Amino acid sequence: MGEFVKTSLEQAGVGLIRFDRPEARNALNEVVRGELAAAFEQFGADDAVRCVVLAGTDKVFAAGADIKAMAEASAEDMANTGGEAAWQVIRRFAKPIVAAVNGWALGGGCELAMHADIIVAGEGAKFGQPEIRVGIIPGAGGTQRLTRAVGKFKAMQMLLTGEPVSAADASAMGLVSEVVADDQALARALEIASRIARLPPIAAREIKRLVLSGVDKPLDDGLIDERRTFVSMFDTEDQKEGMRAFIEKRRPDFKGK
Ligand code: DAK
Repeated sequence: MGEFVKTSLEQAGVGLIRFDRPEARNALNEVVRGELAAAFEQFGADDAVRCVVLAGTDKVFAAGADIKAMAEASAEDMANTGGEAAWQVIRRFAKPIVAAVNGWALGGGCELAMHADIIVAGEGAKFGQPEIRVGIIPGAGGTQRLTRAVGKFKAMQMLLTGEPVSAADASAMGLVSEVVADDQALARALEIASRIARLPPIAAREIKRLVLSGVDKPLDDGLIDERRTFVSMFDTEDQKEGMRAFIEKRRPDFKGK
């Protein structure tokens, strides 16, 4: 449990990571980034955790990197922050991540949400990449992931103007998976995560890997990888359990083997 990032085990198989720095709108300073990476490392190593929910506080997901901490930094300072390492931990996290977004998801906050595999937004959520307004550009994948998620023209508008978009607009452009009432975002994210946690974790991990790696591959290469992985599922106990449970008309009990 960190100073600004809280972790807890929720329903069976679900780990919850929450920012708790509302006085600074959950801005991602070095401590927050370090604690965030540690939380993901902890849940990544814990076999009891099959899916992670990432959430902010009631009114804000995260307002991005800490502007006060980097206002006077030089390019060399920024190159040596080690900030990249924390992002890598989340980027490489093999288990599914569901983000619950209430309020602002700006800059690094929006980029963090885009590291999730499923995004549940409260209807009052706002997503934006306002870096240009403070004289910089996105530094954690905003120019790349946003474009892949919503296409060139919506991405360019958000990136070049810095204007945020509403949850409804984000949903229409494919930036979120689902929009719910504000007070339901976390509950819905936990519900989705617990459903995933009851499913076979090897299959979940492979689906995540294939989807993420497939985005950057020629279709034929992605299909070959999918085919090979599909076949390997038949070496798992969970495949036998899933198919036998279907035939025997009972609930499967997936062990992750
Ligand atoms: N950093 C530092 N402090 C922040 C902050 C931020 N990003 N956002 C808010 N705060 C602080 C405010 O300064 C204020 O502090 P006090 O005045 O009380 O001391 C307090 O939080 C409350 O803020 P507001 O009074 O502004 O609160 P409102 O509710 O009125 O407005 C807001 C909320 C989120 C709309 C607004 O605070 C805002 O626009 N914040 C800035 C959003 C922003 O520009 N974000 C982009 C930051 S640049 C990297 C990877 C990624 C990045 C960098 C490096 N590497 C891999 C190296 C990412 C860069 C960014 O995200």
